Amino acid sequence: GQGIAGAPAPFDKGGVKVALVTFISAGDFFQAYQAGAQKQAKALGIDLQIFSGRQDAAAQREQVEQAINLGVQGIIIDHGQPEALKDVAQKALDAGIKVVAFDVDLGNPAIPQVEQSDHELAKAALGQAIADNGTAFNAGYVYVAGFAPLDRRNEIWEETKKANAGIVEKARWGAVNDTTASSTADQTKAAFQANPDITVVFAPYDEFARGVKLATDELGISDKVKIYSADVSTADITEIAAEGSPWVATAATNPAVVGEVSVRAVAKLIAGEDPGHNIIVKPVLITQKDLRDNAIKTVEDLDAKLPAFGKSDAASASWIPVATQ
Ligand code: SR1
Repeated sequence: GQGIAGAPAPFDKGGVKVALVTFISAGDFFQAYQAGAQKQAKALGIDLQIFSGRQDAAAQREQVEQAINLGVQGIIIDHGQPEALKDVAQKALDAGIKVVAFDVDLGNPAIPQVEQSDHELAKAALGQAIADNGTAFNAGYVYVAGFAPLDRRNEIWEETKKANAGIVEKARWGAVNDTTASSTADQTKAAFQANPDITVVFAPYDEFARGVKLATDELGISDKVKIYSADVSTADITEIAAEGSPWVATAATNPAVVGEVSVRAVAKLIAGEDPGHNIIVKPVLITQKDLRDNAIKTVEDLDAKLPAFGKSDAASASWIPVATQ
């Protein structure tokens, strides 16, 4: 990569190498996150190598070791199982490599944590669920424990149920694998067959929501159910805005922006600057009505209509160029 005039070392000369080590490799959110990271890396003259963990904790761990051996100056760890990563992340730090974590809590004060303000995100989605359905309904809940963002969103789900005795969780299901949406769809069908009185599903990951919608469409019950989710992509917007869609709201950041922020955070560390320990990208609430009323069809349309969605000044610096294509 090219050097940037006036930037602190080593960015003034260029040639900085960073590894992005992912756990979940597939799906719209993670593809957009990676694309945003690549875009910001390019603007900074960083050579960014992306490792695909394919939901395999041992493989991801091995890839952190590979990155250390490649002599990178920075590593971004994107999701994963803390117990498989903590010691190799420390090994990277010991080798003088800067480390940033996105959505995985490595419990290490030297490792800044990027996140999407998951409490706020869940509050926004559930606030809309209550605005639409009142404080008494039978709910289905899609959750897989052990993922930091889902665990944080779960705290708000538990609080919401506690504060509203009329919200009854009739069933809980979910899977995170290489076909999350279709696995979730199969489980959703079983859950609805056993609990036909569910009217609201909280599915705070877009692959979950997509699976729930697939199932309600197939069961022919999409007019009786409402789905509230997290995340957004252009494909999600199409699903949400479709006529008769049960998917009525989602709370989301632009995942490409989260990728940009992650690269800026590691770049600041490499330059000897402090990006802060908790680096937050704030979500916005997006409703089916907003999308339809404003003819929003793509993530780019959302960027244009909602400035708070399209950019973040988290981990920014005057010497860090804005990411461009
Ligand atoms: C399995 S964890 C999935 C979540 O990670 C990111 O935080 C996205 O928002 C997604 O919902």
